[in-house]
Amino acid sequence: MTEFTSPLITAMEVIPVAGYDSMLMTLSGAHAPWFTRNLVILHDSDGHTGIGEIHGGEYTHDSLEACIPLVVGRKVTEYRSILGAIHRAAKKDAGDDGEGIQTLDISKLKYVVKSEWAIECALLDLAGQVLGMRMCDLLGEGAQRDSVELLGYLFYVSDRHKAADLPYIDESDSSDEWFRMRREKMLTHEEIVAQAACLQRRYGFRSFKLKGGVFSGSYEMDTVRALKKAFPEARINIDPNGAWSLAEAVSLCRGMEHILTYIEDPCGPETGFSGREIMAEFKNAVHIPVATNMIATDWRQFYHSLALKSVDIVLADPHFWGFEGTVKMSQLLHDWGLTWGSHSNNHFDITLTAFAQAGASAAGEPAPLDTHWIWQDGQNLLKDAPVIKDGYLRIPDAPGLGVHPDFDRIAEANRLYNSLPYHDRNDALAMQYLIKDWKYDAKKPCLVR
Ligand code: GKR
Ligand code: MG
Repeated sequence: MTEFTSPLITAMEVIPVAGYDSMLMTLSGAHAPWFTRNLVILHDSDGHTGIGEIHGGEYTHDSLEACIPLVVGRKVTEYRSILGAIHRAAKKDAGDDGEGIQTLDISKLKYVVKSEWAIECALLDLAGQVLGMRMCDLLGEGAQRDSVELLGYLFYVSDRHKAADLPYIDESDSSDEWFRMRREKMLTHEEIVAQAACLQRRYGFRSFKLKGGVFSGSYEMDTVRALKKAFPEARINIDPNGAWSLAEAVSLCRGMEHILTYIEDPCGPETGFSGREIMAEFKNAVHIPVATNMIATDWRQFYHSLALKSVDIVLADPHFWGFEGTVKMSQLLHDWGLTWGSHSNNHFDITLTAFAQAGASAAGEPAPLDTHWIWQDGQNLLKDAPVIKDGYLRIPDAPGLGVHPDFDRIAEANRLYNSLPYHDRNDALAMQYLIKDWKYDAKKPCLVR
């Protein structure tokens, strides 16, 4: 019998990249014309390549580069102990006050995202190739399903012509109906229903989430009612990112029990109480399942959220919790009668593919996963771009992530990144074209000033 020896990791590259976005509206403002991400590429001594993608910007980039000495030279199959060494070496940044994103302060997102989960993804991709196993079979108790349901993430979109000197792309000559629509203004109830209809034709979604925190809560609930009328069979959710006061959230959501499948982060910290306490009071008053990606973003916050019974559905983004961590979370939630799902931010196809692997391993019946990728579809960095059909993404029948990086497109996305004036997400810049001197306020929808 020949003895198995794991290949060694010979190189780790960290490549910052950027892609184009629409003028999507959210509590934190209007998305800029571009978004940034960081890629991790690992090479091993047997010629395999592993890939991971995560949050953009210099802080995450530099944290990843600092990990290189802890990764290169180690055996691929030591991936768990490599991650352990990275955790032991991690230091808290002086700017991290531990607040997390319970008020959606996007400057703090880089502390909630842990850069090492991009390394974990690339390691699992490599380990899967070395062992001949899919990534979802390496996680938790292995694959629970071969395809994963996703939701259609609906956004109000502002008129990019109002920010004419910002380089939003124009896809009006695309042959694809959705690509033509997604860069144009969509602010009325009818336009959001048309957005959902187009997405349903294109990707087959049966579940929709509206990004709220833009107009008054009552206007957004009218959009939700219009969606339910147009799609009576669909799951409809709304996420105002904690913009509503407790009293407002209760009054907006009472009576919506037959319309909303769940409500995500309806309210947040107020009058000296934390988001966890306020959401627990909301749950006492309204009987709609409550989801979060804001008040439970690590195990300590999760402990308090559970003790207070503040949430039913934890959208445990693998870039907050890790891939193994999010699957562990799904197992706990399932055992306790709660539900697992995943949050997202703007991302390329690598993240979509990786999150689907976690979704395939998640225990219980996951909520359809969030993805922003429909807004980026076509700018793919993989040779095997994902195909969402009937609202589902199939897990590739190949080891690791089961995909192949397209290095030409990665180089192009890196050139775009290097040409940008800044690399951190900034939703105030475009917003100030709509409302002069606009400033973020966690308690005011972005167009309510
Ligand atoms: O992309 O504007 C956005 C979202 O608002 C994002 O920043 C949130 O983190 O989608 C996310 C959420 O579910 O809270
Ligand atoms: Mg959310």
